[in-house]
Amino acid sequence: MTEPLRELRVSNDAMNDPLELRGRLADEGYLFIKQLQPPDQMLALRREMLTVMQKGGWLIAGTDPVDGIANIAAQCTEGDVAYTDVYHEVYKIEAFHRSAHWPEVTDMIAKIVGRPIMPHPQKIARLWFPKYTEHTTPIHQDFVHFQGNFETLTCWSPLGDCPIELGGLAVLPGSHKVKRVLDHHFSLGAGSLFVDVPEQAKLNAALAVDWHTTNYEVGDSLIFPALTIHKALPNLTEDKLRVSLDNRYQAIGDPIADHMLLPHLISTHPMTWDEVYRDWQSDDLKYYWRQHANPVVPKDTSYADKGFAEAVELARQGDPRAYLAMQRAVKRDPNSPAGRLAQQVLEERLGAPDSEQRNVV
Ligand SMILES: O=C(O)CCC(=O)C(=O)O
Ligand SMILES: [Fe+2]
Repeated sequence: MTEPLRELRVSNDAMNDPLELRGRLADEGYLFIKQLQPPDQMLALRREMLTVMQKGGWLIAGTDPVDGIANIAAQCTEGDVAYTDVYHEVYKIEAFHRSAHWPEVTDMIAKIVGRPIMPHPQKIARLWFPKYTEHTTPIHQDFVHFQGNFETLTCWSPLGDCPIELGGLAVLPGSHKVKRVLDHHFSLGAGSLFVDVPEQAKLNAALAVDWHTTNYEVGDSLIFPALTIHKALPNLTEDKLRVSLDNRYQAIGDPIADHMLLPHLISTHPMTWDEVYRDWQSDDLKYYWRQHANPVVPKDTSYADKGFAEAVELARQGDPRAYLAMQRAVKRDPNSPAGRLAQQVLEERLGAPDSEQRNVV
């Protein structure tokens, strides 16, 4: 089913008017600024990151890395061991971390927030293979993943042009007005949790199911708070990797969840900041957040735990996507409680007379 997609409202006209920016954010739950980030710096970073991905085997050898021509045989995604192997090499790039501190972004966020702000230490890149659409980032609110406080802002920006078929971000305008964390369920895709929007629309008369996106150009940035409902569109290209940045910003002094002080995707692939910093040329961004007094709150794992429990139940019923999630959990860490439970579920299914799922991967 293809659903209609409407154009994001461009807010460049309000860039120097903090009150208007805040008004639009309060009303629509997002701000879209074209070419907020310098395209030449974005493209230089794109080249640097894709060069590392090419070394990791993700791009066709001999092609220009900046073209992002994916090696389909290397397909993998967040949650896969193979993904983190290459992702963590990309994660060590100093310019990648620095990009979240470019004044074009931090000045804009500070203007919107109206208080001194800080980028979260945990920076994130999304590296999305083509023809792998079941792993598209599902419909969600960022709070379930990043937590801390509802005012935390995400800034999503493709590293290169991102036409609709490459799978950029789409938002539901006004959806932050639900003012709470909605029920999230098991899903494949980044974060592994999704909101059933039609179900929620029955409960919240104000929730309009009206997706907005655009053909993003390099430098374009989408800014939204932690309760705005959003999703990625599938990467429908033949052979292009989608590369994007999503970074988070908060007012200094507001609470931050402890895991946001750590590198991304370390639960099964440990990596310290010292390892990230090993080849950096300058010191100014190393542990920069320690100078700010933000109350640190523990991560609430109940959202992820509930999603995993649902996956276990669905896998027991033979759901192929949940079965895949079990196989991944075993590969990630067979000795963890989740890995052991997943292994047990897989064995139960193998023993089930009606099992059709044993060859899913
Ligand atoms: O880029 C993606 O696929 C997911 C990004 C996202 O959900 C975010 O930036 O919060
Ligand atoms: Fe998100």
